[in-house]
Amino acid sequence: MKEKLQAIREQAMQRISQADGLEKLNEARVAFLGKKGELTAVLKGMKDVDPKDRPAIGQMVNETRESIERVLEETKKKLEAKAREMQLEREVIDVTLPAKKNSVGHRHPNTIAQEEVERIFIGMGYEVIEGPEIEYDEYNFEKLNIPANHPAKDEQDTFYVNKEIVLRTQTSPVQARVMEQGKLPIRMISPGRVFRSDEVDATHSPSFHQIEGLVIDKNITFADLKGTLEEFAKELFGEETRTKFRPHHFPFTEPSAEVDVSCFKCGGKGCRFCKGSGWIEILGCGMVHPHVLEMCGIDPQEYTGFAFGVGLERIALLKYEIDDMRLLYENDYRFLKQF
Ligand code: 2NM
Repeated sequence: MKEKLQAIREQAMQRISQADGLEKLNEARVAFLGKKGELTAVLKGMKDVDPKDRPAIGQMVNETRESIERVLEETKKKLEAKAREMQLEREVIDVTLPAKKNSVGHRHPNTIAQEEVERIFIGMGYEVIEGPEIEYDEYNFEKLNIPANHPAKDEQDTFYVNKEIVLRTQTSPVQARVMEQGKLPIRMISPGRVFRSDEVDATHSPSFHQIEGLVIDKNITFADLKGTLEEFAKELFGEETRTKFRPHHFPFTEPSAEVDVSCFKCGGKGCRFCKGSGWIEILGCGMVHPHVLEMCGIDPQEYTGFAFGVGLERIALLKYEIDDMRLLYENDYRFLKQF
């Protein structure tokens, strides 16, 4: 019996020393001390032992059990400590690693273009003034010399809220409102959203953005208009940019012109970008019609002025060489962040 217990004890010690984790250790405990364990089997066999030998053998069994339990406990503590250490090692935080980048988005190309145009005119002493997107027909058309029978007023082109109220088709009504306030001289630009009943395609959208400018003072001439817009074109597209004023018609200005700039891709030689002509159209302008001044309460004998209108999307498409306006409205961050 003694030899048997000795053998069990050695086997147990060996198995415990081989346990490389808590699970294996528990398996070892069950194998020797569990209900069907080897030492338990010896205890169950005690009934067959000669009664006079029982106390001595019982003591031996207990000693064996205690020593196995002690080693089990010690090993358990060691393995637990080792597991904790490994976990700490795994979870260690390297405070020297760079932090995750917090994405803050990106300005829309329209916004970039608008701020660029604003910067140029603010530099020339202009104020930036905004106004309502929903306007009275009176301010959007009437005061700008666009009478009731004018084709621009057609429901095909303009969104009507009711007979008197429209979604503004230009930002000039903001300027009509400023003129009416009567504080002269005026040097202003009005950026903002405008609406026209257009089908969506690569160059049209029912809602787009404009910046219109207005200068009213004594002795303002077409020379002031030309000088101002030439300077604007140079600032926006580069010092070497040339401008060309072509006669045009707008109801609110007389005379009126459209302005082309020399192609900033080919310098005017003609390329795919300017469709071979060497010129790119960028804005419309003119001397404010005396009738408009009158309707807005300004005496055309005393004051004259010029005005112009730029399509913001057109500027953004040109400057950033974007070939489809619809890209500007999808708000796909992967597209927007390129500019
Ligand atoms: C343009 C072209 C020409 C314009 C006129 C006025 C106002 F209010 F003075 F009458 N504001 N903007 C104007 C003139 C706009 O856009 C192509």
